[in-house]
Amino acid sequence: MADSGAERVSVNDLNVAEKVSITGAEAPEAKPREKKEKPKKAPKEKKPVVHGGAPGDAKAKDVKKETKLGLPFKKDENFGDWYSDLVVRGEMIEYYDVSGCYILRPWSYSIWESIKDFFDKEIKKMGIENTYFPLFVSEKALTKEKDHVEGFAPEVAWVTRSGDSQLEEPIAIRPTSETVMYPIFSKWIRGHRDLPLRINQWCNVVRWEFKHPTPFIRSREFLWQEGHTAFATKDEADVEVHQILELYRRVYEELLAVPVIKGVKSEVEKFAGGLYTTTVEAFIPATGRGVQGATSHCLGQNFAKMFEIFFEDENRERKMVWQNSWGLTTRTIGVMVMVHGDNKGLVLPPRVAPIQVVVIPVPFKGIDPSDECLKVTRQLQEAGFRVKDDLRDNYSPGWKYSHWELKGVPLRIEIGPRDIEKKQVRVVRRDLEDKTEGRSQDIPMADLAVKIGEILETMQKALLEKAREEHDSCIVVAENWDDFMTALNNKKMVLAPWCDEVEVEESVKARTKGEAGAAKTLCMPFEQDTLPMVSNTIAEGTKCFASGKPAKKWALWGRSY
Ligand code: 87F
Repeated sequence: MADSGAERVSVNDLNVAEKVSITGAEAPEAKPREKKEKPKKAPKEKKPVVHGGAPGDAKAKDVKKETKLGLPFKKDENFGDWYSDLVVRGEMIEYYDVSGCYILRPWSYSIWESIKDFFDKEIKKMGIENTYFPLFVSEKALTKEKDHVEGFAPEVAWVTRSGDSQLEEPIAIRPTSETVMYPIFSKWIRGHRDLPLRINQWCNVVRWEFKHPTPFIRSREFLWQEGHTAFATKDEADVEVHQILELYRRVYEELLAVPVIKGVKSEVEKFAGGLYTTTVEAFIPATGRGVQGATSHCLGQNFAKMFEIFFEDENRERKMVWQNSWGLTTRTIGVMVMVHGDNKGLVLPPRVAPIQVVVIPVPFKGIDPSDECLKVTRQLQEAGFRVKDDLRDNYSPGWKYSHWELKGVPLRIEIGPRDIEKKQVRVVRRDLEDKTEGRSQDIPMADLAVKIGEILETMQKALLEKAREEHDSCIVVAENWDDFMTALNNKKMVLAPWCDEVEVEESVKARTKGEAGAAKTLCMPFEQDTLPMVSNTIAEGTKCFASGKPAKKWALWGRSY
């Protein structure tokens, strides 16, 4: 234990609700504008119920009794409320008066910037260039590739009016940019020397969802990158699909410390306009639901045919290009919150945390260690860490501990008068439970920068390991229907031998439909040593768990977001 000479304030004695400002005030229920032909009921949003009221507020007192740590909901008791409350209290999200739209506050936007920086650098190394295409799509372009829009049509938002006058032609807001970009591809690509054409854009898209919205996970407007590329050969396209998928895996596992399973989507679940869809699938153990992390599609030549994207090859023959498209969205942030967050708040992996270390003075007997805190902060900032000191004198150290724990800052440094005497600081890790070994340690000031670097690295690894252990314990192998249902109802993912037939997947969906939602294939996993199957080949004679027909593949099934 560090010795500051002061009684360390116990976090358990505090009531965060008393001091946290009222955030995320109840946004007015959005009044859906669309009066005519409302396709389905507007989604009900799960807004936080309690917002840490002001002192004297009856609700705040209730909260105090309910939980001394400030979060009114427990992750394992009431996951939905825990999540929607946490993203607001953790200052990631502010609610907005258009249903399904959310404000990304600097705390979450900064995480998006970290993801963006990593991915952007990697795709530039591959020779992919950034670009920007317009937000609007003409109806003609949007509906050119029928398979692609068919199932999605109800989600397309249209602009029909400017001021008081009707537009001559309604204009769609991009739900994705295949139909925005490919007419231009056909103009830019003439000969084999124009290939490959590889572009990416960082932008927003709009999909007018009717399922109930959840911050980051399902919103009507979201941020993403969309990559669109064209090649002379299928082989080149195939290689890129997997290179991008590997980058997506790295975003989840190396940055967000969230384990994912790479695989290919079934015919039912793939992007209808394309040839095949690969995916990184994440899993939320607390709800037993899979979540599609990002997708990398090989589009084949469907769009090339529709949009007439031809090139002349070396032999002067006219050929169609092979295309890919791939996307990663701000959903990443929601998955990270759901996987790592706990009953005290967010837990942010060091690589993406906007602030990696917070430095808090612990005054005692009139001695104020603020100057030492400033010095330590500067020293660590110069060493390249993202550090903030919290020298506010109107909050107690214990209140600050709770506040920064709620925000998920990976490390806090406490400095008291006795620490200064001993030329040391106390470092406390956010990811470990109170009183567990390694949670807090005294570090000599002399090695501080080196040690902080090591602790952050250790924490980054530990978060992934812990999440992977839990993740892997949620994969169950089932070879028959009863075992499949038992696993599913125990909130597991199910790896099952499957005949790979569309009708069978549809029938599994129908048979599992219920309050918790139907099960579907998450993916057919590629080889991965952490799975109970090493390669995706099936022993002779193995039967499909659902149809009893000869199985062709191992498929990973589950309920999902
Ligand atoms: C909603 C409305 C209209 C998904 C939609 O995955 C069209 C669509 O095409 C639509 N929702 N999609 C599929 C998007 C495919 C693809 N686009 C580039 C991606 C990644 C990035």
